[in-house]
Amino acid sequence: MTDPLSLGFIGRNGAFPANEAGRRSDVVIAIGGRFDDRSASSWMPGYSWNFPHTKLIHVDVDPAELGRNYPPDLGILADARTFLRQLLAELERRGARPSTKEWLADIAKWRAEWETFVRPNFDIHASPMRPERVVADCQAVMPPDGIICCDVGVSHNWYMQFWNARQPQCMLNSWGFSGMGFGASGALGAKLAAPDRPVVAVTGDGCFTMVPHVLCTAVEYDIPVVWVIWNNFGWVSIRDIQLGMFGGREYGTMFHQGANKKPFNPDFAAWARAAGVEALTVTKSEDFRGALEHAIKANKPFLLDVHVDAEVRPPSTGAWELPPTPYKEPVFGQRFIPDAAPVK
Ligand SMILES: Cc1ncc(C[n+]2csc(CCOP(=O)(O)OP(=O)(O)O)c2C)c(N)n1
Ligand SMILES: [Mg+2]
Repeated sequence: MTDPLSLGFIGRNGAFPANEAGRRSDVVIAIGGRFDDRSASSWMPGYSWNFPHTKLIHVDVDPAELGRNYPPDLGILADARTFLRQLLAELERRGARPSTKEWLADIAKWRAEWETFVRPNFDIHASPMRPERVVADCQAVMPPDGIICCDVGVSHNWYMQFWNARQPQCMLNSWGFSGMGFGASGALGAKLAAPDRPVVAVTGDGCFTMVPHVLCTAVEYDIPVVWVIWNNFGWVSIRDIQLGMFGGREYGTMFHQGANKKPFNPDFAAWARAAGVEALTVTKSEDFRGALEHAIKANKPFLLDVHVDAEVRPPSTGAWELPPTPYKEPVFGQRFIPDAAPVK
């Protein structure tokens, strides 16, 4: 993702340049892509993709994927490497050098626009932490071959939008399957597979509470992973869907205690210590980077309970809707898209 031609993830909370490029393309060559609802903005035209106005060449080794979500103009059943080798050889043979200057200039403009919009928030220190700082500090501390295991929920949206994976297989996601606890427990598997590389799980307070037994397994088998609990005291991704769909009302998704509705969660650090895992609670953004460095260096199971602001939402650059899918303007981006027919 450090290559200048890599634009980041596309879809609901993808990067703005990726969605702009996707929805404005003349032709898309998709190699091993599934066009699931999250990456395709629930298939609503003009958000992430603009088929059939855009021509689609879909390459996959699994015939079931071709035409499953979008009918391709050309479907090619092939191994990705073989297809790319043959394509490159053919371009070479034909001496084809299409001009991409204007397209690359457009992309540079979208990148600059996105940077201007998001970058200032990365410098804000606050308590509870702003989400951008959690991502930025992880990015600064993790070595390029370190493995980040994303769980499900708001934290995943932020990592999709801003994480730059520097090597293959360094960012593990459950994508649309989205099983809560995937990150917290998947980290153990990743560490067993790659014992010499740091492994950090970024997991919501709700996700972690689904699989707290990972603490015991890590101690029992001596698996030195770090859990960063993205603690926003609720199932905030679900809360936000409720707020959006039910006129600002929410039920049962924020964790409270007592008559005055004090935010509630278990003391995750104490919970970890009870299982024999070292732990720290981080409430101020200034403390996070050092705590993460310390936890990785400790080279033993380590938990950081990090308090993150539930009221800062990831910028919406695409869309995601439960059916029926109404047509709405995304918050950021989407001005004029040729031929994008509004969904009724
Ligand atoms: C096993 C399972 N149950 C329910 C869901 C639906 N779901 C998706 S995100 C979410 C809440 C996640 O809460 P948390 O881990 O605290 O993350 P947050 O959204 O607050 O960042 C739920 C209930 C799911 N994806 N997986
Ligand atoms: Mg939460």
